Amino acid sequence: MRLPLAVSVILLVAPVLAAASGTSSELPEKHSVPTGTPVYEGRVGGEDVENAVPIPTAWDFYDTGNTCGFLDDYDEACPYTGSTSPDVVYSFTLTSWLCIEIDLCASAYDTKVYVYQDEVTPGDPLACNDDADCPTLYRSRIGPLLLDGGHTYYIVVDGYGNDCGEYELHISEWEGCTPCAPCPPDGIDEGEGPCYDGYVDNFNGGCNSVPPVFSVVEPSPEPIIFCGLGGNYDDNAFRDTDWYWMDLTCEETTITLDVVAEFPPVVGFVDMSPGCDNITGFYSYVTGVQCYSTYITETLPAGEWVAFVASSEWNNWPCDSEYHLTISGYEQCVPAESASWGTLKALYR
Ligand SMILES: [Ca+2]
Ligand SMILES: [Ca+2]
Ligand SMILES: [Ca+2]
Ligand SMILES: [Ca+2]
Repeated sequence: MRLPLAVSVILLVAPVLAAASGTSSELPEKHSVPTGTPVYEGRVGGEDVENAVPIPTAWDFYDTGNTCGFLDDYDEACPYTGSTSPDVVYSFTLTSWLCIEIDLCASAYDTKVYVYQDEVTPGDPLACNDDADCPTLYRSRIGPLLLDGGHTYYIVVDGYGNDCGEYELHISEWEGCTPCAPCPPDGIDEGEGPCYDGYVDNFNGGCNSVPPVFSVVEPSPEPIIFCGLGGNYDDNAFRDTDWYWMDLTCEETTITLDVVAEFPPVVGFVDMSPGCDNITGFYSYVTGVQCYSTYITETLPAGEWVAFVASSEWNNWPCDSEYHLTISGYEQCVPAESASWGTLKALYR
């Protein structure tokens, strides 16, 4: 039996704890527009985020320009910072996900390029590159980069140091995003298979399943890697949820969960000790972007716990989207009695 959307939503409206990623709407201080700014031919990018030049076709876009007449509004460390190069900004909005490559390889100077999602938050670009493996040294390229539907993206063309000049910006759709989360050689298959319209998760849907069912994690001194699938189905009314059960009853344990997924994941901890009828949502969780590591570390009180993985969005993420979850710190727990017994033996040695 499939439970209504609300059951899944409960897990997302739990209190947002410190692990949730933060964003800021702060923009860098604006410079005044100088007089006598050189005018260049063509559709050159805009001066800053508020004047970003819209890109109509993010899957196939080409433009040239010269950054030298512009101001230095932005800089990112990728990994070098401290640049005072002038920069220009483009933007586009996607209705569905898109895998792209952003290529500045043919530019005439030492370029840098940044991508931001929804707002330009200094220090928090979605992607950032200074020197890529281009035919010419010090040129920039980003990709494959999987972008999500329903968001606006900003592309900032910048330079290293104080360099500026002619750039050639080419954005193209790329097949390379899939797979962006291939199963590592030592990964354990989740075993569920892909969801589909009408799907009923009788495999590891946890408290969303009737009766509840879980993937049981075997403790290990090494990090444990599960390779699974997730996505949305039934016109985005549902998502596949994967519940990984851990027995931490013998002691307080610090666990790290790290997910790389082809969908924007939510990964977190659910305290199972009260039982499915009484769980209160996430103990803590974090959401992230697709294709990048999303992780959370928590010191959990002794008890029964679930590591939860699913798409954080109901937004046409394909059911065969891959992810891998790395669980670190879940070692065989040593019951307190063993320690006591050892102490006793020592006493009588
Ligand atoms: Ca700059
Ligand atoms: Ca560069
Ligand atoms: Ca799954
Ligand atoms: Ca599942």
